[in-house]
Amino acid sequence: MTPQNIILIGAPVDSGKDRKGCIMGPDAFRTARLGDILTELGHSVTDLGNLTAQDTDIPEHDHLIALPQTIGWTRTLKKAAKDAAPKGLPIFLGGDHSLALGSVTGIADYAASIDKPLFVLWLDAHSDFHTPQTTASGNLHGTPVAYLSGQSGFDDFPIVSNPVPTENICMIGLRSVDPAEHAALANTDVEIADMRAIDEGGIRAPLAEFLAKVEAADGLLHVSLDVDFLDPDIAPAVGTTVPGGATLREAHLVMELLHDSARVTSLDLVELNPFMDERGKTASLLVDLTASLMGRRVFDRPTRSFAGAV
Ligand code: EXY
Ligand code: MN
Ligand code: MN
Ligand code: MN
Repeated sequence: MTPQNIILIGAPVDSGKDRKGCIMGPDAFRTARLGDILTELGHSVTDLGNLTAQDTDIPEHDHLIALPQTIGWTRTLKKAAKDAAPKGLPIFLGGDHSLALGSVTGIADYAASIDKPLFVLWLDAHSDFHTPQTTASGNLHGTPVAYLSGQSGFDDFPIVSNPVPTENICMIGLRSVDPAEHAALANTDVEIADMRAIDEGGIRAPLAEFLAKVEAADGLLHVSLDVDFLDPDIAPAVGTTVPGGATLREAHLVMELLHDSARVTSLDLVELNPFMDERGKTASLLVDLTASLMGRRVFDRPTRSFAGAV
């Protein structure tokens, strides 16, 4: 991979849900040596440290958890994304998934400014397609895909000037979708590979098809990696575990294929809750997956050792 200017942006967002702990995520990624490992792969790495949410004068909401704080984070991260994208490949170190309300909309503004289409790959157990009106839990980390694709109902949030078209969004790994999300997604062109599709046909085919679309459109690609995409046995440090997630090998294959595509221009690492981790194993796994995405490999492909090996 050509060396990249990687910009680490600490986004200790913990307002998107009731359960606390994601505030420690960015420092756990640093403790797991994310920056050093990316540097060892030949990239130049700048760490902007941890950002803070803008203050707002928006009042607390009786159903939506920590609405003012999440709107403040959306403003902060939208601007940070817009500023960083022209300079390199931003990696948003979460923080819960509500950070994508800001990261993706900021990247979308940048993509529009250089007249390129933006594509979004959502690696998650959940579809995160609630609006503030449909969420039963009031947890705003369940809403970013609806927001970034321009669905209505996000009063008081920054206007989404460049919504990502739903046909440019691909979700892989789904296994927990609420009825309201299911109904709303049915009216969209979001590409979905749920766990059953992966069980039946493998994880490579839907990703390859999506990457071919990105390539054909000469698009930018934002990847949003939620810890709960992974099976909880290998990635326990997340508040929203759902059994039956991606295996270690499936996850690495996704990252390796993304690397080979050379299309990824920004990344979220979200929902890591270090308070729930087992001796740092989830943080280290996320760092290893990021290394695969950024070019770590055992051999160049195809290998040449054995007849029949590819
Ligand atoms: N759909 C559920 C809710 O809205 O509360 C769960 C959302 C979990 C979202 C996590 C981050 O992916
Ligand atoms: Mn999520
Ligand atoms: Mn999730
Ligand atoms: Mn819900």
